[in-house]
Amino acid sequence: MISETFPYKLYLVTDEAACLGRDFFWVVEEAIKGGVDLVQLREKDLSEKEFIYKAHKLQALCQKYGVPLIINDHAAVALAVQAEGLHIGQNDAKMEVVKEMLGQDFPIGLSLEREIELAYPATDLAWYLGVSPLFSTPTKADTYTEWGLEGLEKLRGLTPKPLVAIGNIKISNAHSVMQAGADCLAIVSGICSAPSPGKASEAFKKEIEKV
Ligand code: TZP
Ligand code: MG
Repeated sequence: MISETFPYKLYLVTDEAACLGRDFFWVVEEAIKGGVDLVQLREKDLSEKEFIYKAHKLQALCQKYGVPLIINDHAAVALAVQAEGLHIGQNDAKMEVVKEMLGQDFPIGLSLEREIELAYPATDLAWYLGVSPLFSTPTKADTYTEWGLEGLEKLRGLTPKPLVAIGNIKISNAHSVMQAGADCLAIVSGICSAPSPGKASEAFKKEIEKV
């Protein structure tokens, strides 16, 4: 089960394309063994049927290791596989609607792209805020301007919500992102495309624990 406080430090966000042809579930399992403590299924190129199939299989894998699974965008899938949480962006389903569907207590993570969004009612209802993108990244093209370390530091002073930084976070800059006030690092290519997803996860964890 999800923890009320936010003890998660290393968050794997999936992208099958970033796995470079290797088995998706192998990549995720290695990452979990390496220290990932939250997993988000985020796949933009799958049909609904394929996404649901993958979600079920991934939930079984996550449960084997006791790692919570978060579903990106698809509230109905989160419900179907009994995921521990849902992640939505500013342009996805509305917070009020997904809360209605999943229950008021269901954990919903929300991407924050601009400071003004802090004042939106949905932000208050979010379980954590995705600082998106921290740095611009080739993995996601349709992003707003990057927050940068200064933006993250500023946000840290403006909200007590857990801050999950995402966007071009590598082992080499992980420590500085934590120091700027992130509670958790969300990673796609830094883990999925690494020669060893397990070793990369271990290395991220080490940088995180340095703080
Ligand atoms: N949201 C903001 S940036 C991003 C998402 C899903 C992609 C991050 O990918 P990477 O490879 O860790 O830069
Ligand atoms: Mg989205």
